[in-house]
Amino acid sequence: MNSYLEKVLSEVRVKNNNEPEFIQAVDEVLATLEPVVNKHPEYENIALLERFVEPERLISFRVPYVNDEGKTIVHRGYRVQFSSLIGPYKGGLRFHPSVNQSIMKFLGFEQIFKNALTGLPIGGGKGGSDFDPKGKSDGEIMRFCQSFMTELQRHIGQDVDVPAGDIGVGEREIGYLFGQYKRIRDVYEGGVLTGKGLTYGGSLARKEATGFGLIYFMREMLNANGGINLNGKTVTISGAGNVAIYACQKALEYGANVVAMSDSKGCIYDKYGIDLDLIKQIKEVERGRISDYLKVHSDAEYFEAESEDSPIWNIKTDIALPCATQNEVTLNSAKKLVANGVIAIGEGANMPCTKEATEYFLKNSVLVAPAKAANAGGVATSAIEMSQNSMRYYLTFDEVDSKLNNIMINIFLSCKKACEEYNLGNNYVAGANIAAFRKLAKAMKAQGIV
Ligand code: NDP
Ligand code: 2IT
Repeated sequence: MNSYLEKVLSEVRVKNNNEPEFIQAVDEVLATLEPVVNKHPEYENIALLERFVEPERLISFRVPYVNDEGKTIVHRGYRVQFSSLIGPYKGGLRFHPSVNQSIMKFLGFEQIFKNALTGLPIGGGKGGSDFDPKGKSDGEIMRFCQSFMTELQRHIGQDVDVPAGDIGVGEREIGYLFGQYKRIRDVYEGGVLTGKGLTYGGSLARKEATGFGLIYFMREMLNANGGINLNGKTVTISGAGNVAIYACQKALEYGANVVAMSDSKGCIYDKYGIDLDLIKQIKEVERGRISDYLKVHSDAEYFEAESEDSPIWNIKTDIALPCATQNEVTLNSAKKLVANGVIAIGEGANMPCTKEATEYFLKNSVLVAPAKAANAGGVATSAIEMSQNSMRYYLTFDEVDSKLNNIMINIFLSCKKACEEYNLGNNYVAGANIAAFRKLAKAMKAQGIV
């Protein structure tokens, strides 16, 4: 590695030594930037990389609420405003018990690159809380969201910072957050949050966008590598949330045979093909467990998750789509997938493959659609939602979907072009990082030392 990159990485390790996910995300990016940094020795003097890896602002706050038993519970809220180089901070909110500063910072860091790839004017941010929405009543969720927004509202705005959903934050939570923002700020600022309900400023196709976009990217990547088609391919998808469900829907539309999905407790395998309407009923309506699938399809199989190696990756598949969470594909799982003949991985989740897993896939000629590129359809459509809020005019589902499709085609082409320019073959992981970094570095140089 180039000595400047090495120096920055070792400083990041020391300064953030209790933040393993953040170090991992930075390491993965810096490891691919050598050819660009070699060409620009001037970066070192202006501390360009040091500024890249330091969030512009990191906010942490107390979130107290009263549960249904009348007991006061205190959680920690975060917003990491990582980079406003090319637009207002933009990125989701995650409510999950695992949320901590390291996870917030890794997600915020990745978001900068992802948002740059969309070609739209959005900076990078992320937020959330260690609150667990599972098993909570609607009233508890509402009171928690109101308390969270009571603090967050002073830090955001449609031209400042625009949060959206992520794990544990969907349309219900965005509704409660929006209502409280409006109440406190006394302004109808539609573009302050995205992923809103359709009756009060949401965009058609935002719900579907991340999953659909993932499959559009996969379609382009497969087509560019020998004209492979999704039709007839076996697909496994981890997770059963927003990203997984709509990736499944689009994969089915393209004639793929989706045979497995999962949640944090285990995975189901249905050799006859996943019944997506049932998954939607279980997850979107009943908020139940994926194992409930067997109550209707008793001939499907259920495998419990017992270790960090999710059982879903033991299932033979052509295409694997990790759409649940970070580091869900370990080196062990990668070895299993390769041994079973996988041809492509599509990262719907953020950083779902460990660095070792990604390297193993690439070494074994498995195509990898990297998260920063492949799951960018969600945030891109959030930016389209912001545009509609500003225009005070709504696009049809097909109009939004067609813009999303074009954006994903362009993202793939940017990754491919960077691969060609730097002789990277079909290492789109490096291609995506380089394509995004070049744009951001140019913007950073142009804006002076800030
Ligand atoms: P949801 O909350 O809708 O669904 C998350 C799914 O992943 C659930 O099935 C959940 O299972 C599973 N999951 C969550 N945490 C874990 C864990 N620690 N171990 C195993 N399974 C887990 O979230 P989304 O679908 O919105 O997000 C999924 C991924 O996609 C995340 O990495 C997110 O950052 C990323 N992403 C989301 C975008 C969006 O627009 N929503 C855009 C781009 C990326 P269970 O219910 O059992 O917890
Ligand atoms: O990780 C992501 O890109 C998201 N959770 C979506 C962010 C957004 O602002 O739509």
